[in-house]
Amino acid sequence: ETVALFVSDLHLQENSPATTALFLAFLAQHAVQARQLYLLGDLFEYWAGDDDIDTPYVRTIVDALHATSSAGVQLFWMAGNRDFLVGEGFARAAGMVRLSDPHVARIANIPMVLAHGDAQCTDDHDYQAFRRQVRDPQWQKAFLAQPLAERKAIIDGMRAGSRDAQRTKTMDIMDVNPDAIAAVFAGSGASVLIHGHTHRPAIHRHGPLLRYVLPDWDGDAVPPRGGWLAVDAGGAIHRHDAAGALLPETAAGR
Ligand code: OKV
Ligand code: MN
Repeated sequence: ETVALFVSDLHLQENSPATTALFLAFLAQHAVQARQLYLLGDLFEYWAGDDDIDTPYVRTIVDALHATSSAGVQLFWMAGNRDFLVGEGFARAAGMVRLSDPHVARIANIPMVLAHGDAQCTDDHDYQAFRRQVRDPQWQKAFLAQPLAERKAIIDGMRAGSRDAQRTKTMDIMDVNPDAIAAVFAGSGASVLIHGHTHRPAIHRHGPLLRYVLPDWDGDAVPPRGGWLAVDAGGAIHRHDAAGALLPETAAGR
């Protein structure tokens, strides 16, 4: 019996129908069989505000999430660095309960801590400064006061600008910092940490502590990229690929 499923980094957008189809199939075929589904950030490629909800594309996603919730699955959603402006309006429409980052929960009797993962990328000082700015309630209020079209233009400008910046950053700086990970474990008392964001799916052993990194999704990749973690009633944690196949328990070193 599946107690909980975990996904992150779907980066859903209208331009990616294959990824969207993969996610909708995941909800209809797999998520409905679980008691709980945790969405750990970057469900959307970007989110400009809850007034962006009334497009046919977003409706499709909202309806699919709501149908999953109506089928009896508890849905939990945590903001990522691309959809941190998702508000209570979207969460309610989709039947999801919002979680803060990090979130501590006892799942199948295992103390777990859940995070998106961007807050632990502390070596990337520019990004952390940007994160502090855009997570500031005052800043968000001013940003959301602008017309939707202007907000979308601002975000598109940032995305175009960062395409060059990301290429010059070393891969190390884009990964989580070990001290930041240790602080999450210490602050939570959890023995398992699950996060996404880095797009480097793995199981890392930190002494007796386990850190699971979720994959990002891309339905256009060959084979399609994506997948989820499943916790069964006995507390065992299994990895599944985008097609639902069970992956081996290969733990990365450390
Ligand atoms: C993604 C990362 C750039 C790391 C901005 C609202 C705001 C979304 C956004 C803008 C940036 C994502 C969407 C990008 C990831 C970077 C640099 C480093 C470490 C807003 C909603 F601010 F306007 F309100 N963003 N982009 N980085 O360029 O794709 O993850 S991005
Ligand atoms: Mn992210």
